[in-house]
Amino acid sequence: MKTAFITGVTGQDGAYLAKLLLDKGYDVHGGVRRSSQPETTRLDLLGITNAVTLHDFELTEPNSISRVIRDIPMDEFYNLAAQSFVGASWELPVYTADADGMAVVKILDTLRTFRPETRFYQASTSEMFGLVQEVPQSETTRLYPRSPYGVAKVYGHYITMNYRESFGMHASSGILFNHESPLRGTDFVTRKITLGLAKLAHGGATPIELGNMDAKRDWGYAGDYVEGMWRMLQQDQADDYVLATGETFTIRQFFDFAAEALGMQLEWAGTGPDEIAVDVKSGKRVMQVNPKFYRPAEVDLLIGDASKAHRKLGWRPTVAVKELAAMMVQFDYDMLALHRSPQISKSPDDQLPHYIWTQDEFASQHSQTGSARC
Ligand code: NAP
Ligand code: F7E
Repeated sequence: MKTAFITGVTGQDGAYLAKLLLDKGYDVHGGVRRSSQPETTRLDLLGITNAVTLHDFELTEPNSISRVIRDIPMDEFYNLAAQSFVGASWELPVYTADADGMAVVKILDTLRTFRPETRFYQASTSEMFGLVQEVPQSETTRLYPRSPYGVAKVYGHYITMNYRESFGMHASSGILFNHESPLRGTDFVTRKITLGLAKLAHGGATPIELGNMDAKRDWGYAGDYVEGMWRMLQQDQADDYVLATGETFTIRQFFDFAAEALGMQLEWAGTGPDEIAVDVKSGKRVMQVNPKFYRPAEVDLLIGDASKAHRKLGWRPTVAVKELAAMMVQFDYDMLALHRSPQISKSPDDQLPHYIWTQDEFASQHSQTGSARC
């Protein structure tokens, strides 16, 4: 039985990866950062909380890194923890540099000292391409990050390459384009859209406020992408790989796909800060732009070339963006229906309470609708 350690096991990718590795028979350990209340919602939803051994873990605390690496005999180390929200990285640039950049070299150097044979995965990102220097972007495209997040990730990426080349470590980077799921954090634009639309479909009246509607992203399904991470660490030689679908869509198009899945029919009007969308069936305004969601510097276009991963890993994405939008909005719609407490019914626009589904609730909902692929 192999042993894996996952930092960020409570995040979207961490939860899916833990499930994948457990299904493959791994002994899975995960790092959880200290909070006043342990946060395991995603692991709960996948029904794996008790199957994963959780350890206190803080990216910015070198002793925390040393302890887990020294104490757990591990074959594979997946570094998924990060301050992952690009928008917040302008507010938290120093913390983001520590967590997403400096922590990577601390992990690599500790592995070099205590467990040089452990295979290492670094969660690199298409945000490193930023102001793109070629279309589509591949492993050889020149990097030009546009946010403190992107800059910190570039450091993590290059130091991973450097430890591979300097010390012969099995250290790989996955340059992953945006990947989403029903477990996506609610700040990210896809989930913000699907949750907002689900509330509107349940009787809400507050339009979803968004920023730049013209940005284009290459969106895939997170469940597919964690499979790619695992495949990278099964190769004889460590290397860097792009994972992407090769298709790109605007935020507006994603919004349309999700609305369509709920039976809405949208009419768009205005441009820039005056843009709005109305559902012609209900007459409700469902979207308006709020410039407060514009970013100081934008990544306008991302589209990935994953041909190396196709060729060397045999990896392919299985979910197209329309299906992804439908999967996510259906999940949010069903989840709200299941938790339609009197309080939510009266005020469907309220911020959702901190909902926690039990595995039984989730499984029963899943089998009823057959729609939520979690
Ligand atoms: P996510 O849902 O935001 O999860 C991030 C995880 O990191 C959470 O478990 C979080 O813990 C943990 N974390 C944050 N700060 C930490 C700290 N200081 N110490 C310890 N743990 C900390 O992100 P994701 O979407 O799963 O992404 C996984 C990784 O892939 C990230 O490194 C991200 O930057 C990268 N990435 C993501 C995408 C994408 O489209 N999803 C694309 C390319 C790269 P809490 O649960 O306590 O918040
Ligand atoms: O923004 C635009 C926004 O926050 C996508 C992370 O997983 O993927 C993610 O980063 C686009 C941007 O994702 C809103 O300006 C418009 O152009 O969903 P996002 P992201 O910045 O692409 C990469 C690959 C990662 O590595 C990151 O960790 O959508 N947008 N209006 C908006 N974005 C948000 N969040 N909220 C809006 O209201």
